[in-house]
Amino acid sequence: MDKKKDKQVFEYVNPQALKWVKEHSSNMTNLMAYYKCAIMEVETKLNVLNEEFSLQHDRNPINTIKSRLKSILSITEKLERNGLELTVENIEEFLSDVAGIRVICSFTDDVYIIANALLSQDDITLIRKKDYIAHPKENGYRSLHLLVNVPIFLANEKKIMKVEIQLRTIAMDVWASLEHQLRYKKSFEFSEEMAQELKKCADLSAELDYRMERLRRQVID
Ligand code: 0O2
Repeated sequence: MDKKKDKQVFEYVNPQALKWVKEHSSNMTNLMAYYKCAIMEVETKLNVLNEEFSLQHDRNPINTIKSRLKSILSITEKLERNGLELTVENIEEFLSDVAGIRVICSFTDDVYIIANALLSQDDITLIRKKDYIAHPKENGYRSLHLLVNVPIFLANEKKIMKVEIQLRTIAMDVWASLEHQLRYKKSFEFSEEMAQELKKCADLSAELDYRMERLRRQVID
């Protein structure tokens, strides 16, 4: 979330939430550091898989990896929106997207190759999978979402942290990024016609992925 948005959220956050954040700043700093470590763990796993695949097949299945840690203000806002009390336990139990990783793959098959390889690792536990590629959302959104538990090893303890991983192709990412930008212009109401146009763009991006995948299968294994 950018600084301008943070400032806007700041204005909405009720004074009690702000007071809580100040009072629990030390716990929150630790918690956020643990989530950051969990992101680093998963990123390393993804980079290793990418490297190994590139050695074996002479191409990279992963194009880009982007990570983000949800801001503390967004965390308090989401808990409040869901009617949950502001506690460290509730953040860990009920928020699935504090640590988020987006993996942009070259081809659709790569999404599943990387996801399956990651999920087969014995220290990764799948909590939830949403396959919006096999079953796109009504607006046309496509991506594979995995919610996993990953251990982080601290000096004196092992902590299990949740990480949300979104895997998608370059074409899926282009559509989702642009749709996200349009959707976040909150003052603007989408007409039915515009929603249909967005859906058509999503269908075009799905067609592009399908055709590129077909070409890839002819060129490389
Ligand atoms: P942002 O700003 O990207 O973080 P939960 O994650 O449990 O709170 P839910 O509905 O169970 O909520 O999660 P879901 O559907 O698995 O996905 C939530 C995230 O997926 C969103 O986070 C987006 O990043 C992405 N996403 C889901 N649907 C769409 C869509 O229609 N368009 C786009 N562009 N992205 C989508 P946030 O917090 O909404 O947004």
